[in-house]
Amino acid sequence: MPRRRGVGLVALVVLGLAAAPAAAPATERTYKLRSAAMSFGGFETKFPSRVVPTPRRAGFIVRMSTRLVDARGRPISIKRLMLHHVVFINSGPRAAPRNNACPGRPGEPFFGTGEEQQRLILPPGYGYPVREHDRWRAVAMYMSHTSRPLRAFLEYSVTISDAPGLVPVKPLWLRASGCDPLSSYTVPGGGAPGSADVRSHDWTIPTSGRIVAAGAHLHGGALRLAVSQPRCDDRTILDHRPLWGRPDDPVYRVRPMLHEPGPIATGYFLSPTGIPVRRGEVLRVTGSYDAELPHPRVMAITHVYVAKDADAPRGCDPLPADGRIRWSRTDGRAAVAPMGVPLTRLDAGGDPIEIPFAGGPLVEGGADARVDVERAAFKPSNLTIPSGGRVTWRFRDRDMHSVLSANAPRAVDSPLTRRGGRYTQTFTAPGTYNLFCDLHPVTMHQTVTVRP
Ligand SMILES: [Cu+2]
Repeated sequence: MPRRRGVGLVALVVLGLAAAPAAAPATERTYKLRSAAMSFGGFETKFPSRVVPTPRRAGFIVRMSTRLVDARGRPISIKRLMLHHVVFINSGPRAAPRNNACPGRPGEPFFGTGEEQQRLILPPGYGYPVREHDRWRAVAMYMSHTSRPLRAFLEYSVTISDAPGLVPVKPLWLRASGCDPLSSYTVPGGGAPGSADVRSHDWTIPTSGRIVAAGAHLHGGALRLAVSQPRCDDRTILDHRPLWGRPDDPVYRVRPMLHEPGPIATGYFLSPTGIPVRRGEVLRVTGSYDAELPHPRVMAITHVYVAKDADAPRGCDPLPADGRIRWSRTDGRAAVAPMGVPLTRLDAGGDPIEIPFAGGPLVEGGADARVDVERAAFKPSNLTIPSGGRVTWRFRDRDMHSVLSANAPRAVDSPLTRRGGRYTQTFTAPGTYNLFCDLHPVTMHQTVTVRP
């Protein structure tokens, strides 16, 4: 036995020498951290932005992942609670570090995920630098899928390395919709079958280096998210594709649905060599969505990790041969038919049931209709207007509400609005618009019928 153990040790040492010296595992430590407890009422939606614990250790993050757990640390299924998205933002030890992408926005987003269950992964030898007294915030959206109250924690696993020689990466959050205060945008619908809604934004890259990793966040209806390089004939350097759940995947079964089911995975780019970019050059980020159906409040965001390298080549040499796309899951479909989402209310037993339209007496609204959003209800809830008419929603509650299309010929997509706010939309496409508030999806419904 001792002899065999000796052989094993020798083999381990040899393997250790063969690995990159910068990634010696003895210098790594993994921290499992948690947010404060979060309480959810039945079918409650929350958008918290909270300070969360950090490892309180200086070094480099080399891996990170997150999930929802209960008080005993057991994972919570999306059948009970869904993490629509979360972004971890580093505000630094005192003042916020200079934001990399959108000027004036505090903090540096460095890890994000959602239904696609992405992890922060970097090739060996690279890391995201953190300091002992950094402050982190987690900006997230959660939705309870159960009638029972629920307590949950956002658990995240952070692996920190202090191996010498690690190359720091700069995370850049680049959106196809630019620096708008809302990270989402609206695909209105009404395009020809098979046509695409294409949005691009040109981002100026703040640092010279090499893109060694890149993830992507997309919503239902997405076709792809691409990054191209205008100075090199606008060649595509990153091409993130969505992977969709199989028809029996829980993302299609949860009720209520707040939005069209998103991808279960998105392609994650990794390259130890990296794609060279120069400080001051422009990268074009392009999001493509199905244009036939409306897709309210979609996102097209790439999370690019640039390894700092002042000597990154200026030319347009071929892209590195070691670029790979990594999938967190592969058990899915490459394409799905775009879809709306059903309106959902609760039956007498408290279980969610789908409804074809909102109830209430039909009210003729005329060409300039008014709706009061009051006491957590749309008044009137069932409205008809002529084609070309407009509707103004007047928000009268202290609590925030929204008006958002569930299934409709065109998108309706108001911001979350408090008392005193208004939202107006003109309806030119006839049809039935089933609308809801995404903060109160099982109680606040409205149907607007637009006559031909
Ligand atoms: Cu509401």
